Amino acid sequence: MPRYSFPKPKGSEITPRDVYLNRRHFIAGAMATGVGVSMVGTARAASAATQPLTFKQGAAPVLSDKPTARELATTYNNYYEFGTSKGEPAHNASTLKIKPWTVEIGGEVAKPRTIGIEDLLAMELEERIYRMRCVEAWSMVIPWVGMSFSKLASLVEPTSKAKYVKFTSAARPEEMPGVRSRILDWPYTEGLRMDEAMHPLTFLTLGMYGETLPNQNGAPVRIVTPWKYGFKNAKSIVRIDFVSEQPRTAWMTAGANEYGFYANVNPEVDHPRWSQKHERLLPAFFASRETEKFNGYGAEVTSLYSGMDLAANF
Ligand SMILES: Nc1nc2c(c(=O)[nH]1)N[C@H]1C(S)=C(S)[C@@H](COP(=O)(O)O)O[C@H]1N2
Ligand SMILES: [Mo]
Repeated sequence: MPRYSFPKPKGSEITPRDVYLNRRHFIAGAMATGVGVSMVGTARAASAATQPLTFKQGAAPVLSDKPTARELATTYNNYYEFGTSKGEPAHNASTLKIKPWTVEIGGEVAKPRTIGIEDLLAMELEERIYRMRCVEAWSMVIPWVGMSFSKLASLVEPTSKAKYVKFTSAARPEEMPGVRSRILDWPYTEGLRMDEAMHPLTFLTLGMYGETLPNQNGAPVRIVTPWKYGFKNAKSIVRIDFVSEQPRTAWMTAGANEYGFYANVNPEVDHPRWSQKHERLLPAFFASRETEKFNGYGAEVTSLYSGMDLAANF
């Protein structure tokens, strides 16, 4: 297995670094001029490229917390193809060409097909407000727009041999500066077990805050599984394969002892380098919120894992 020199934050570094970045966002949001201008300008430039969407309210568990400010959700990102710091995706991702864009869907399906983003956008869309939890112990509440992944799956008719779904993100060195370095084993790949993928909460996401996705959030299409750590949610997807074996994911290649295949949010199972018991619900400075098992979606998803040891299958 090749070795990758991706940056590993030390557990002790996470809070001060995030606090620093968070402070910049706080300042940017609070000030109309001065130090905050470049951050706010970035967000505005990005939103100028997005389009409003039509959608209905979808059925999702109601959350006690309000959605995170859009400015924060679109400037504090993890998208290593555009750099490893939280601010880089918003600065760098405008180079990604999202038109035209197609998603190839194949593998163990009766009707493989290539589908254009325009066709996906023409389908009936809904909004789902989901709590999101990064493995780095910060969280946000995001109003996503899209459709249940099962709707897309029904178009290609998975066969009985389909046991897992593999998602592949775009990897374009000319458009994505991070892909020019060996930060991860590009392309970024992720996967779900078939029953997880077909679960009604699993969301094929085309937009957020009522508009198409900004590039830094994974335009034009990404996957969202709200009961799992954020890294499961592959951005800017170009391929979806229904497969018979559990796919090896980019993060498992980077560190299988740290980033498991299941990646269910679980305060009882610490990351090897830090606790997962609490989280910073951004823009909070401190990890004051108790992390909930399955990120609060236990009523919906616990049955998927009956009989499984979730500490061994982390
Ligand atoms: N292709 C790709 N998808 C990705 C990532 C990435 O680096 N590349 N980062 C993941 C991680 S770690 C998180 S927490 C979420 C962040 O999504 P957001 O920036 O929209 O909040 O995207 C996930 N999807
Ligand atoms: Mo993450």
